[in-house]
Amino acid sequence: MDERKTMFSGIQPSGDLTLGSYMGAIRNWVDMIDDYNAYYCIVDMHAITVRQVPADLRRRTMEQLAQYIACGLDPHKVTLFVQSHVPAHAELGWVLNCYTMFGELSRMTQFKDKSAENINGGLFTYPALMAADILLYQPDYIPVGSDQKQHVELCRDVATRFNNIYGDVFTIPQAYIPRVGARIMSLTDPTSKMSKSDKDPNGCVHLLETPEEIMRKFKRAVTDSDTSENCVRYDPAEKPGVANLMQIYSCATGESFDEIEKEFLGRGYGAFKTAVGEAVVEQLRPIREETKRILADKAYLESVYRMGAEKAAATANKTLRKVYKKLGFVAR
Ligand code: ATP
Ligand code: LTN
Repeated sequence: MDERKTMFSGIQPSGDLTLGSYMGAIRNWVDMIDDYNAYYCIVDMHAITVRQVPADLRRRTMEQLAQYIACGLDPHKVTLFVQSHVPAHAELGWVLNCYTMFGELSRMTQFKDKSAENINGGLFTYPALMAADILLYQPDYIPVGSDQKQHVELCRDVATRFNNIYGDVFTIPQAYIPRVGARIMSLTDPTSKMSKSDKDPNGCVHLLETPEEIMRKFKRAVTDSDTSENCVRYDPAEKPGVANLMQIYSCATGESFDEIEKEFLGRGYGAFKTAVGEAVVEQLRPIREETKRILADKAYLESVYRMGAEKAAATANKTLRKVYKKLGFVAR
C-alpha cells in the first residue's frame, strides 16, 4: 500500500510553457517526485475555453508532454496524462457544475481577466471542471503558482459542500504555493504576471527559447524607474523589476536574497541582468535539449500518455462511481 500523500496539478496547452509556469509550478513537481504519489495533467479541455487552432493545440499538447518529461518528471514515477483521454473529468465536471454557485463563479478574477471577448459558458464554469480534475484523484496538495489560489479555494468550498450533503466523498485539498517564484512578473512590465498569452513577447521567457533570445530579453528587462540608484536590493514595493529578477535568480541558483545583495554589491544592474540571464540559460539548456530529443520519438510519447491515461482513469473512475452512487444514479 502506498503511504505517500497525493499531488495533482495541471497546465493548459494554450501556449508555449513559460519560465513563470516552471518556477511557480513544475519546479516543485520535480523536487517532490519521490515523496508523493503524483498526477500531472495537460488540461486540453480547459484550453478550448479560449479559441484554439486545432493543429497548434495538438502540437503543443505533445510538446508540453515532452517538456514535462524533460524537466525531470519520470513517467514511471508520476502519472502524466492528457485530460481529454480520461472522460471522468468531463463527467464529474458536469456534476460539480450543479454544486457550484453562480455568485462564486462570478467572483473568479481569472474569468474577469479573460472575458474581454468570446465570453462562453465554458470560460465561466471553468473552475467547476478544475475542481473535478482535482477531486477525482483525492489529492492532499495542489502545487500551483499564486494566481491559482482562488480556484483551489473554490474547489475546497465545493468539495466541502458536497461532503456536507453526502458524507465523506472527497479529500479536501490544499494549494501548495512556493515561497519564492509563486508569481514571476513580466520582464517588461513588473506589475503584470509573466504569462504565455502576454501580447509583448519581450516580457515572457519560454522554456524552449534559444540562449541568445533569453539573454536579449534579460538584458533589456525593466529594473527600476530610478536607475540612478543602480543597486541590487530586495524592495518589491519600490523596485518591483529588481525584486522580480531577484526572485528569478534565487529560483535558478538557490541563493537567498541576502546572498544575492552581497554578490552584486557595487556591481550595478547591467552585471546583475547578465548574471540572471546566464543562470536561466543554464537552467533551461538541458530542458530544451532533452525536449528536442524526446519530441523526435513520437511512439515513446504515445506510450507515455497511454500508460498515464490508464493509470489516471483507474483512480478517477473509482471516485466517479462513488459520486454517482451517492447522487442516486442507477448503476449501469
Ligand atoms: P495563460 O496566459 O494561458 O493564462 P499562464 O501563462 O498564466 O497561461 P498557466 O498555464 O495558466 O500559465 O499556468 C500553469 C501553472 O503555472 C499554474 O500553476 C500557474 O499558477 C503557474 N504560473 C503561471 N504563470 C506563472 C507566473 N508568472 N509565476 C508563477 N507561476 C505561474
Ligand atoms: N486553472 C489552471 C489550470 C488547471 C489546473 C487544474 C491547475 C486546470 N485544472 C487542476 C491545478 C489543478 C490554470 O489556468 N493555470
